[in-house]
Amino acid sequence: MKINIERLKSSLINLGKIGYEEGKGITRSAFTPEYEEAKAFVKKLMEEAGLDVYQDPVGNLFGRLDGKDKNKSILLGSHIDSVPNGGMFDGNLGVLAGIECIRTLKENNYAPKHSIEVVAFIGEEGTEVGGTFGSRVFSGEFKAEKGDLDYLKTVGITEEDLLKAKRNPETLKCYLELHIEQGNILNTENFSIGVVQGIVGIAQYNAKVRGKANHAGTTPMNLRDDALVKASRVILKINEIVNKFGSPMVGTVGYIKAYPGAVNVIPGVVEFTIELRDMDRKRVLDAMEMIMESCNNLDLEVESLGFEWEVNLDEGMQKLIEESCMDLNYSYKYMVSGAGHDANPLSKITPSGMIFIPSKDGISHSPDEWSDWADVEKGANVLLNTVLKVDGGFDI
Ligand code: HGY
Ligand code: MN
Ligand code: MN
Repeated sequence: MKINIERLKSSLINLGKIGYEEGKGITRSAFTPEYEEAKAFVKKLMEEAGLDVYQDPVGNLFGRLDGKDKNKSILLGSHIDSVPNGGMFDGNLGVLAGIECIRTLKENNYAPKHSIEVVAFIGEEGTEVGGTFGSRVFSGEFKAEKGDLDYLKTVGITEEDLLKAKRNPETLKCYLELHIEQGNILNTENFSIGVVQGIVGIAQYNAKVRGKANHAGTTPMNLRDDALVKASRVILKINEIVNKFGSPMVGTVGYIKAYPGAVNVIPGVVEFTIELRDMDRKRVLDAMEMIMESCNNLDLEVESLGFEWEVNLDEGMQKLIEESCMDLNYSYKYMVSGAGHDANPLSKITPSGMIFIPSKDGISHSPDEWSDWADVEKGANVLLNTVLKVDGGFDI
């Protein structure tokens, strides 16, 4: 039994048109009109596949094929929201391949023992309430703070909705997510499939450096307290310390803004973000401590935006994914994910597995994100075959 790559390819291309701007990629943040248009498109695909379609109270979208044991679901999924100017495979692949797998099972008159569901989790890429929002609510991990509820109210979500959207883990057999690697390992080492062992931990912070706004023409260099010069020293320090800790740690300053932001005013305040990732939360916290100590004379203030610590994925699921690769004669490699995923919160409530396919030149979160259709097909076939193995069905 194999998936229909032409059908999967056409749904990926068509979904990729929503929120797309020529030369700028896809911008489709959660709770925006583009996101709602994409959700309507996926909902239609689920209905065409003959699935029971429903949304939970926070906007996670589900399509379901009942199994003999209705109350235990194999859950497939990912997300359809994007970063600004993102690519057409990140997240979308996992949702659309999930639908394709169920369509293929139905076309082959396969009657699943377990129900099979596919989900598009909302807000994986980060919203005002952090990343993996929909999957953290679903898994019960999301704990709303005061400011969160004020924001969520603006998008029509109440505290009661958060409680109602929490899934009873007893109704889940497992979670499986097909995703692009977003890095360059499979590509450079020439493997078709990544069997994901774990997902890196992510710590994000808002940082602020204060100086003294002043006239850019009349303030001599030796009398300046330039917030942007000081922030630059902090950013170089972050880079130096993260390099000292070494791989797999990475550190990024992805956003920076100088105030008042005028060409002829010495910046008085600079705000920027700091993000550290590693497979060991202690290393992240040690690195952050080192950064604070080494910048204590640069008027640096830091506020945590939250953590999604590292997880190890279920070994049983990894084994089934590996067996699927062997059945299908696809080359594969065990590896860790440097990107965060919905499988992180899911792994805390049900056995979870992730399947990677190569990203061309390791590029992602960019209009240049690309995966070859042959790899898309292989990834979706591994997903299908792993579903059959979990369901206790026949092999291909
Ligand atoms: O940031 C990440 O790793 C994911 O793409 N949200
Ligand atoms: Mn992403
Ligand atoms: Mn993703």
